[in-house]
Amino acid sequence: MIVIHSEEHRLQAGRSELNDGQLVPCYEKPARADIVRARIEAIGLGPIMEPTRHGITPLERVHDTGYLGFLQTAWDEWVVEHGADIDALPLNWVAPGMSRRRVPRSIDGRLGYYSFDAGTPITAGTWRAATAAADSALTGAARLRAGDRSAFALCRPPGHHAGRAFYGGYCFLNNAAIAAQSLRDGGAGRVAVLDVDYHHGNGTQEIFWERGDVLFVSIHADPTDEFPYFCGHADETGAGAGEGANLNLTLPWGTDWSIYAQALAAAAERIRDFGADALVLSLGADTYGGDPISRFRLLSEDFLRMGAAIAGIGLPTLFVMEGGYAVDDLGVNVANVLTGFEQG
Ligand code: OKP
Ligand code: ZN
Repeated sequence: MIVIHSEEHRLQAGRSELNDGQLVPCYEKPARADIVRARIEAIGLGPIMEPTRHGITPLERVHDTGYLGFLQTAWDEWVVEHGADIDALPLNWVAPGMSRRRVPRSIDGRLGYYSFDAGTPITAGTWRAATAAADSALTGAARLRAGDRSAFALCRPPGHHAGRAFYGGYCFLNNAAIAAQSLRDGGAGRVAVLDVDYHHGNGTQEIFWERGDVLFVSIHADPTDEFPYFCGHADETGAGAGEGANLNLTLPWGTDWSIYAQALAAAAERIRDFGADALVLSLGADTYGGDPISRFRLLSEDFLRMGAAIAGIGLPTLFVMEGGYAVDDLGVNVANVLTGFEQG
């Protein structure tokens, strides 16, 4: 399978995120993509190509124009206020009863306005890295349109927590949603997005919440206990034309393959029933037992089984890289999904 990847991912290299009451080194770091790329080269999965530039138009199909403008200028505005030696992090957010009607003018106010956590630093290279990742997903979608059975967009930073007008959870542009929309615009009547990252893909859910033409299915740690906490529950099923086109399969901390496999089978059945023409697979490998911020217990060999189960859905599939923070084993785990798919 063709792999699409840009070196520009390394332009996103934040210093620190707020975690457990402390500023700690960012878990979402360039070494993650480097080890996945190295493993893919080592096993000869397929040719690695640069993304084609797609410009702003396909991003505007999924994201708010004001939000995209904010992302493009946020770093420069931050530097004027606070200097270039510190990453831009938000400090406060709107609570119920406060107004969200006005967009603040100051950069600190706008960082809070457009975000939902303090774990996602904006740096000098954020916009370029994020657009290179979105372009990778779009280039992968173009491969599917051209007839490929599968493609892997090795995106970094990830995307599934980014909504129409918000960033957070290490995500700025929703690469998977941008790709799914481009498949629709390219003629696919129905598209399914399956998110196997350990965390709920709240951004993707929000973007397609009222859409009946894009099914969103996510398998993740129960948000009662886990980030992003405020959405991803099983009773969230979509609204309006999208009622019934959103499926959240929540699993407890400690989940191993025997439990995970049942959820994956249920997800596959729902996607087959939906009658999609293409599948976008949000591929996080933070379900791994060795992941430093997550609490599932999948083994490296389970990722082969995961890939085979995804192949069993029987759709042209675009894999889009999301999370996974056990860097030493991330290459093997991600490559196992892809080889499991190819053999499945
Ligand atoms: C991004 B992706 C744990 C802090 C978690 C945010 C996690 C973002 C995950 N103590 N902070 O879905 O892998
Ligand atoms: Zn995750």
